[in-house]
This record gives sequence, structure tokens and C-alpha cells, in this order.
Amino acid sequence: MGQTSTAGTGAGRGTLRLVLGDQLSDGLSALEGLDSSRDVVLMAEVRDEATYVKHHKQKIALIFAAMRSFASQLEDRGVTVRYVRIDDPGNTHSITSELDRALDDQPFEAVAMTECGEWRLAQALAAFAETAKVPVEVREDRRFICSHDRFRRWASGKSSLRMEFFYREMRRETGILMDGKAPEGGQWNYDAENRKKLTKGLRPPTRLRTKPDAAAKAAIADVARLFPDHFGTLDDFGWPTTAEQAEAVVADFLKHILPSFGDWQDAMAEGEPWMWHGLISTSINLGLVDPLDVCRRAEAEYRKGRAPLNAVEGFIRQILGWREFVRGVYWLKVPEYRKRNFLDADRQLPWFYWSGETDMACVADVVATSRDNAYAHHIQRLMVTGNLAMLLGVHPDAIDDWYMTVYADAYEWVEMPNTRGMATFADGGIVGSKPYAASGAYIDRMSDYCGGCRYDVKAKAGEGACPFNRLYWGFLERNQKRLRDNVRLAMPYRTLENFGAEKRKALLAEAEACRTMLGAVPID
Ligand code: FAD
Ligand code: DLZ
Ligand code: SF4
Repeated sequence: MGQTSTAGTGAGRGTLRLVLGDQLSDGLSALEGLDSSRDVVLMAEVRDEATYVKHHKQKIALIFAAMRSFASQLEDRGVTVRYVRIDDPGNTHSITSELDRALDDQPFEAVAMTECGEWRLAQALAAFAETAKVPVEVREDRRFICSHDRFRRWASGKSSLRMEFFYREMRRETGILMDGKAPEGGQWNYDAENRKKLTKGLRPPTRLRTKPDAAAKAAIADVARLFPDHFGTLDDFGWPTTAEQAEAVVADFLKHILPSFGDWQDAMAEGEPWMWHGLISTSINLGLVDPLDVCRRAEAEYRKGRAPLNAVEGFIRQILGWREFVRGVYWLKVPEYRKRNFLDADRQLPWFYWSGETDMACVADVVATSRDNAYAHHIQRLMVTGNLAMLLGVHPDAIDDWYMTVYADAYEWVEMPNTRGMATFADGGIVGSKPYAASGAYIDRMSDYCGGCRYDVKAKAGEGACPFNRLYWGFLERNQKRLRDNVRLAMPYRTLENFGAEKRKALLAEAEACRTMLGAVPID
């Protein structure tokens, strides 16, 4: 060493630092100790990542725009960035071959990276590290609140993993919403106060969306040109692509929206994609927003008397609780988790999940917002598309493919435990203690969808009856052997048994007819 460096010209022997598309944080561990006189940061837009599922066009545009802006910011600080654009002629289109190409082009003494979020790419990077000609250091992703080790220690020896108990540990450890050793307000969880149906006449406030800047406009144009057959539209792109833009969305949310977040957290309304949700998952998952910081700022709103406890606790629970919990479960159980199909679901995903062409008003609305915004809020994902896919018995691989494709915030570590776990019980009860199976009555209670729907939410059987109703009892009947012993389903199973053999046969036939009508046919 000791020679004057000319990073990027081949004379220096620094460290090659990989930054992936969802690692766009100044404090990223891969960048720690960066010596801008010798080191080079590698960022690469590659087809392998853009097409391993056919991501929504907005998701690719979001990631490319955010990567380009992050690279420019590093360069403004004097860092050398080897930035490979999607249409660069020499692009080899995989992360590992771009690492190889960088090492071939210029001597480095080491490679540093932050562990990657998905098992699939982590495997490829581990294989690269084994054969690389220089040492490869994989550093922990410290942007999460709970480390892998910490989660493993918490999970160790437990016969079941429940988010609620994990969440309490996180509250204690971070001190967030604590009153000494007790939870603020005397209760850990205000879930029961998060279930109001939208009052008639009340509409959600107008939301701050981000106008695409020059980098985003260019990325949108690239995606329109290079990925024309991917799902979704680009017209209403409004996602923040820089930390500064994301901060504006967070600040607006905390000031104007958070106070009502709790009340309407589970509510749905036709043509209202955002409700009182944060619209921050894309930014947190990319690394533009720090999850712990948002939690602390939400807590401050409560402490200053500007937001009620049910709102602030409900919001913090999603991030400090659910987000950290599903990430812990994913890495604890992968790769076996990716194969789980506890209910032996074997049907195709109906085509209307892609086209939106269905008379089911609730499903049509969720598919429309997914197509136009690459977004649907939690209850839409869980109780409309997720619930329906489970009741239909759609194969978990097809469900994962859909969720990974359609949402701008989708990465397997967070998507899979939510679909295979929370929404469809394909994991057999690791994430949730029972399937969230529900008939149309739930959707009717929490939304205004049913009033304008061709199907009758009060009717239980026949072509005109709400499909959720037609499917519900058949689902329980079909899965009796697997679910009958679940104590949380004791009541519906008792009801089913009281129906008697004839009625039960008829309910099963009703559900089968509905599955066929909706196109959930067996996979060939
Ligand atoms: P808000 O409702 O404002 O919540 C605030 C934040 O809490 C979110 O930004 C998110 O970071 C976190 N959060 C909330 N719920 C969850 C959860 N269940 N798991 C993890 N984090 C949560 N979230 C993703 O980020 N990526 C996904 O691919 C994804 N797939 C999902 C699939 C299904 C079937 C379900 C039921 C949920 C999924 N979620 C996923 C969780 C949740 O729906 C989204 O995080 C949320 O809708 C994002 O919008 P928001 O920022 O407005 O969230
Ligand atoms: C999702 C995604 C896409 C669409 N494109 C890229 C890319 O071109 N380059 C890149 O470095 N990362 C991309 N990503 C994010 C990665 O898929 C993500 O880092 C891994 O899945 C781990 O979470
Ligand atoms: Fe959805 Fe059934 Fe209501 Fe129609 S009636 S909107 S299908 S829940």
C-alpha cells in the first residue's frame, strides 16, 4: 500500500464495495471504513434482479431511480462508483458476474458487502465468495432493529413463535412506548381500537405523493422501453426515490395522518388506495428511511400530545413488531420455508388477479390499485386477495409469484412470511396461530365494497351469492384433517359439525362449483 491512489484507474488496490438496489443507506455496513482515495463502490442494474419475477414496472423504475440518485450522492462526496446501467453494452446482467467483471478490470485487495435480504441472491453471493480471487467480507445488515442472532436467541426453545411476545421484547429493549417496565398506557397492544369501519361521508385526506425528479423520469422511460411486458402501469408513479423525498413523506404522515392511523387501520373504501396508511414501506425497504427512527418520531408525536396512543402503538407495532418478526422468521426457516404448503393447495391463480376483470367489487378494486400504484394496503392484501387465494386453495408458489410481482415494496424476506404465513396458513402456523379465513361478512363490515357489488354478500349459496361465502365452509370441510385440532377454530368446526352430513356435502359442492366458476382449476 502506501502508493498514491487513483481509484477507478487501476493503480490503487482498495476494497470493492457492493451496494445492492435495496441497500441505499448512508450508514450501510458495506460502506463503513470506506477510503474514497482507493475504494470503489459497485452498483449494477441487472436483468437477473429485474426479471427473476416479472416485477411491477413501478418497482423496477423505483429501484433504478433510487440507485442512480444514491450513486450520484456518493460521487458528489468524492466516492468512485462503478455504476452499471441496465442498457450498458458490457452489462453481464447478474450481480455476481458484475462483481467478477469489476475484479477482472481492476485489482482490489478485498470485496465488502452487506448481507443481502433474499435467500436466493444470498446463495449466489456465497458461491461467489467461495471462488473469488480476493477475500470477501459479508457484514451484518444493521439497518434492522433485531439482529439474526438476537432473533435466534428469542426463538430458541419456543414451541411456537408469536409476534406479540417478540414485540414486547423489542419494546423493552428499545424502551419505545414504555413507562418504566410497563407498557405505556398499561396495555401492550391496542389492536381492538384499530378496527373502525369508515364512517359514512368521511373520506381519507389527500396524500403527499412525490413528483418524479429527472432521475425518476429517466428510469421510468427506461423501464417503459425495456420491460414493456411487465405488470402494471407507470402513469401515476409517485414513490420517493431519494432519502430527502422520503423524509418529506414521513414528515407529512407524522404530522397530518398518524393521529387517525389507529382508528381506520383495518378499513377499506372503494377507490381509496391510501386511507390513513404510511406509504413508507417502499422507502424503508430500500433503506431511504430508518425504521427505528420512524418509530421514535411516532412515539414523540404521542409524548407531545399530538397523536393518540392507539394510533402510535398500532403504527409502531407494524414496524417494531411485524416487520422485524417476519424478517426473523424468514431467515430462521429459509430455505425450507419456501416449500411450505401445509394445506396442500393445488389450484391455479385465477386470471382476474392479473386482469382485474371480475364482478367481485372488492377484488377488482384491489387489483386496480395494485396495477396503477404497485400498492395495496395491509387489509386489502390480507383479507381480500390473500383470503380469497386461501379459500380457493391456490398453490403457494403462484400466490408468492403474484405478491412479489405486483407490489413495489416486495422482497421475499417480507413478502413470503406474510403470504405463506399470515395470509394463507401455508406455513402451518409459524407466523399466525390460525388461518385468517373469513366470509364476505368481514369485508362488508370493514368496507363499502359490497353495496356496489354484483354479488349478494348476505346470500350463502348459488351463482349470485358472494364467493367468499360460497367458499368459506367448503374450505373448512376440505381442510378438516389439518385444521380441526386448532383450538382457535373450535367454534366454526363445531358449527360445521352441527350442520349434519347432507348440508356439509352440499357446502363442499357449493365451494367446488365456486372454485370452478372463478377459474381456480387444478394445476395441470
Ligand atoms: P402502514 O400500514 O403505514 O404500516 C407501516 C409500516 O409497517 C409499513 O411501511 C411496513 O414497513 C410495516 N408493516 C406493516 N405491516 C407489516 C407486515 N405484516 N409485515 C412487515 N412489515 C409490515 N410489506 C412489505 O414491505 N413488502 C411486502 O412484500 C409485503 N407483502 C405482504 C403480503 C401480504 C399477503 C400481507 C398481508 C402483507 C404484506 N406486507 C408487505 C405488509 C404490509 O401490507 C405492507 O408493509 C404495507 O401495506 C405497506 O404500506 P404502508 O407503508 O402504507 O404501511
Ligand atoms: C428488486 C431489484 C431489482 C428489480 N433490480 C435490481 C438491480 O438491478 N440491481 C440490484 O442491485 N438490485 C436490484 N433489486 C434488488 C435486489 O433484488 C435485492 O437486493 C435482493 O433481492 C435482496 O433483497
Ligand atoms: Fe367482495 Fe363479496 Fe362484498 Fe362482492 S359481496 S364486494 S365479492 S365481499
